[in-house]
Amino acid sequence: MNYEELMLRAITRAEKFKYTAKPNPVVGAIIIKNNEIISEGYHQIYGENHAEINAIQEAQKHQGKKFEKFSELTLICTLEPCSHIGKTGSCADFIVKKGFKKVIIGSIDPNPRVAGRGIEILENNNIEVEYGLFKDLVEKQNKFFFYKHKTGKPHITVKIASSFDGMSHINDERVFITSESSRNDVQKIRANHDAILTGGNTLRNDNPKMDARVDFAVNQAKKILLTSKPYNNKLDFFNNASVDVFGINDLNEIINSYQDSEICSILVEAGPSLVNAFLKEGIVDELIVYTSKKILGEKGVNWFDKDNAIENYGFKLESSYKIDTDLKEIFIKDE
Ligand code: AOF
Ligand code: ZN
Repeated sequence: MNYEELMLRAITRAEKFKYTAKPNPVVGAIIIKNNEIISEGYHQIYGENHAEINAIQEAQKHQGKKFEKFSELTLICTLEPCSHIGKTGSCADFIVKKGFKKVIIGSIDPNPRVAGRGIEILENNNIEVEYGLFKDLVEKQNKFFFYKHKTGKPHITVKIASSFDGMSHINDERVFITSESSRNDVQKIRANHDAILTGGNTLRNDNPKMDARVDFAVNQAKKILLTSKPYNNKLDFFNNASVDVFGINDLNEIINSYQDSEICSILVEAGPSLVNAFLKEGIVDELIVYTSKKILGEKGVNWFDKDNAIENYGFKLESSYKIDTDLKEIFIKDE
């Protein structure tokens, strides 16, 4: 296999761990000798070994059999090996210590704690480094992680469920607007995000759990509650969850407070007033709308009134799908 094929293999196989590595990026590493794969490693679980360490430990099992010294081997990794001592050691230092002579990298790590310093460590220790191979794919694969480090703020997605006539709900009634399939789809969106944000009204009216109920392993999102009123912290929302509560109104300040955290993405699931406040603030990157065939009629509460329709907030339709009898539309900010 050539470097291109190996890099694509590492990218593809790393994807498997996206729900258990988050909010860390997914990363893959493959070690070869003369185009033959000696070992592979992936960053499987947040807080545990990085991909390179797993690949090196696996290779060690074959030392003296498939190869003698690490200097005979080439390491291919999708992301720049880290330079920092985080929850585990620095990958770049470990690669140097092992004696590698060649490393092929997909993308530079945008995390300011790394951002080129990993490559510097390798090169300063006479390791031949090539980088940039399929870097766009690595970035796309870790969209939220790159977005966060490029912009300094988490990526914000707003999700709403709407009746055919554009309503959110009927006051004091709890009706499911969308189909079970759409609601299952929402579970996957929750699983994909690092934090889920809601408001006091939704908490009081709906008593939502807001965790991802999926049949695969997932690092559950942090929960964020925006409320200026007292709330009952015995509700399901608080069960086994780490919850940040904000009593302030400045949405920018709230979102910016996550700049130095590991949170790369926030899913907003709230009612019309908080959703419109987010949209008006211009800090929403993506809007997901599930529309059912149900009509709520005059008693319903509108998601948007005429002059703040989705288009007026500067979004364009990115894609649309049918889910059961519902329509799912994804809008993204039209830059
Ligand atoms: C690598 N290999 O497999 C991954 C890297 O908190 P820590 O110590 O796990 O560090 C997380 C940071 O390390 C993460 O934000 C990103 O910059 C980098 N991820 N680096 O060398 C890996 N997952
Ligand atoms: Zn590392």
